Amino acid sequence: MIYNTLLTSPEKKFALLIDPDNHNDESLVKALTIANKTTLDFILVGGSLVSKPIDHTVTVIKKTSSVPVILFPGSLLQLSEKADGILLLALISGRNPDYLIGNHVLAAHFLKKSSLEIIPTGYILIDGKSISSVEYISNTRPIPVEKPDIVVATAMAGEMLGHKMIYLEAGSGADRRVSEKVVAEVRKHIGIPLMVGGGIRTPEDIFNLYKAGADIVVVGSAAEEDPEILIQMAAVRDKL
Ligand code: 1GP
Repeated sequence: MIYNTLLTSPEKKFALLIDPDNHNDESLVKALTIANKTTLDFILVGGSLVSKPIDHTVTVIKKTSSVPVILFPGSLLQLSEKADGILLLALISGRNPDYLIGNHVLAAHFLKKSSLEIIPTGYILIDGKSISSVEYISNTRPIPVEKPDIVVATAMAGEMLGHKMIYLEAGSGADRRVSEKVVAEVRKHIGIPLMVGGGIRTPEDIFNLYKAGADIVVVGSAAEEDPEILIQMAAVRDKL
């Protein structure tokens, strides 16, 4: 059980995000072969706009890696029974009903019949300086970076609504990642696991975010550019 591992193991976790459109089979296998040399905990699969079939990407990952694969769907086209679990994301920083409940209703029967482990996740988009794909595609506004009180209250509301995890997102390739200050403030106010992603580029970023209170750090773009960086990134928690 993926979520149970999060609750019962005190160790910080490291996740790799695979955006299927940013890989061909060869680059994917190359990245995963490097990841196999590390203590990577999870592989997330998805993106705001994905044109390739998710099933294929998950199949290639499953052939190459034994790390749990968790769907991180930007849309209903990104569901696959071949994965192990799904972050059932509610975009709670936004006010677009499709991303709060509409798509979840459409997916409900599929998800119930599947063997996917469902992890209800309050997904909070924070201004990462440039307009992110999430912002544009979801037609929602990110929370301004100078309003940590709104981030905290949103995370608290997400927990009280029953979400099992909070994901603080600056957007893939963000110019400005989520700050330690915001992570620390949210950490103080919620009891559920806290995941942070978007614009995280260095092992130092990861160290600082863990220290601030992130339980899981997600990296996508930096590993697409240089998969070897996964080795140093996954080793960060040993230095805590
Ligand atoms: C995006 O948080 C993830 O949804 C990962 O972002 O690609 O910037 O690492 P990066």
